[in-house]
Amino acid sequence: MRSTKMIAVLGLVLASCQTTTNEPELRTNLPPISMEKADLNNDGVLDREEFDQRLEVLFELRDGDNDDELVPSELPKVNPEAFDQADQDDSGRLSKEEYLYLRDLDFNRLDTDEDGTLYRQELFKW
Ligand SMILES: [Ca+2]
Ligand SMILES: [Ca+2]
Ligand SMILES: [Ca+2]
Ligand SMILES: [Ca+2]
Repeated sequence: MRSTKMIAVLGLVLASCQTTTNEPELRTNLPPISMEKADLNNDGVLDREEFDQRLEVLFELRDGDNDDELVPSELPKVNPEAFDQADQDDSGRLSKEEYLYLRDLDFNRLDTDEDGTLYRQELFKW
């Protein structure tokens, strides 16, 4: 009897967790950020600054024609839904600002404890 009660309590806890996230998690399908490359001060944690600095590098790498905007062909694997959401002026291209927003979707999805930094365990869920 005790175990069924436990399960009931657990079910309630899970249900309340689900109601706190009202937006569906949007996967961008962007390749994961490498902790080794991004963790500049080697403390095993990615803070927002390190994350953004790494993104600047990745943006340059992806922008094959150097026009400071990314078109879908420069981001072949990105989920079109996420691309549209990030393309705030509907230009069909992502400026650096819009690209950072796209990455923001990942950051927020991964930062499950919402402390503004990504731990190795959080990166694993990419
Ligand atoms: Ca760090
Ligand atoms: Ca470009
Ligand atoms: Ca745009
Ligand atoms: Ca975190």
